[in-house]
Amino acid sequence: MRFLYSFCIMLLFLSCSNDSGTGPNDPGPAPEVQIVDPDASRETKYLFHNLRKYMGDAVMFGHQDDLAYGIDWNSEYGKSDVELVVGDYPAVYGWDLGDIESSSFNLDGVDFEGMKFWMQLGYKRGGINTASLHLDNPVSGGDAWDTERAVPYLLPGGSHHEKFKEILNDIAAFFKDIKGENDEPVPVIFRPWHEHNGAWFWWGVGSCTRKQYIDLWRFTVEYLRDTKNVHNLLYAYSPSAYVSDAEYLDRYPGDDYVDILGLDCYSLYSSDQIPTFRAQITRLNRMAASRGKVPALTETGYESIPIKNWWTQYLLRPIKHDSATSQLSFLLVWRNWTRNHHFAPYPGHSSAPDFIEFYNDPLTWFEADLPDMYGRETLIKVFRLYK
Ligand code: BMA
Repeated sequence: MRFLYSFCIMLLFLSCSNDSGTGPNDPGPAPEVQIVDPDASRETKYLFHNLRKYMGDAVMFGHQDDLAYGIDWNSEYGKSDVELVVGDYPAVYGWDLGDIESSSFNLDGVDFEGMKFWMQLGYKRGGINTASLHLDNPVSGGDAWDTERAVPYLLPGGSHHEKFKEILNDIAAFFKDIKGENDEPVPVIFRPWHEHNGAWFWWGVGSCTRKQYIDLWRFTVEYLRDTKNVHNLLYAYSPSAYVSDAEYLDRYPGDDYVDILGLDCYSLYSSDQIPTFRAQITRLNRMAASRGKVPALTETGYESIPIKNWWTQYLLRPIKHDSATSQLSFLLVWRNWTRNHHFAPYPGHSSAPDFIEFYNDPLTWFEADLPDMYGRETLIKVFRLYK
């Protein structure tokens, strides 16, 4: 009965949407966008188009591993610490592909098949997925934080080039296997080789030259896009805290290789850091505007959120400061692993009331605030009715 009802509603929506004369199964053309992949899927182009369209109207809230686990729970369908606190899901879901080449679980214990399922679920509800890559050092066999020199060996002609291509094959297969209702690949904002202006990862500033980093980035994009035909990605470039445009752009691979200008910034622990934070997002947003890109705070947070009003007074206030700071498209806080290592509140957390205020602010968007981001309005409406 419930199925029959939902089927009728689906038919109703589809027939209402059929006023363009293109037929119910024709989703219509993709918008014209300047992105890294000219052959990107229609939904991927729509995502970029809409991220740009809503800049200034909204900052979309994101949370790493949100649907996979939280405080005192793991892998429970529909559960989310964010949802438990505000009654709504994040607009953006962060995931990490570290260990994809060696294990069926990522470095933080999320199984990759489950990850695909949650990415699909988030997309079906209208949310946005982004993936980072804490990849093990392919040369030393150590983890992402093992800074032994590796990048030159991964590039064409290098001793570990074939091995690197095999890793990229696994990544390509993963991205191609995340599918929506019509078998379309789910768009993902891919954020490889992040925080490279720091020296803590093997792709960081201490372990390779500027040219090697840029070559690594370009090879990654070209191999996934041109050799493996992965067409559901937007590419995010994300240094960590920086002081000048020149520093931010020092290892920039070029406008043809980047869609999202990201920033990973955790330095918001005391009020005297707020002006520096504001200066960084102002610069970021201006650089993105002048290049036709999307600016985003791709990682932020305060581990275990020890300041009660951190959400509204430390994070949101500087973002709302003026018309330049408020252009950020989305922000993402890190994962809820334990009571000593979490970045979003859970029920009973001392920052939960402030997070509810943050949620209620018209500038912050969570799932229920999201308009159709992918050019497939009818299906989202039907799905939300039955979630
Ligand atoms: C760090 C911590 C680690 C985790 C890593 C990659 O910030 O959360 O526990 O393994 O990110 O997700």
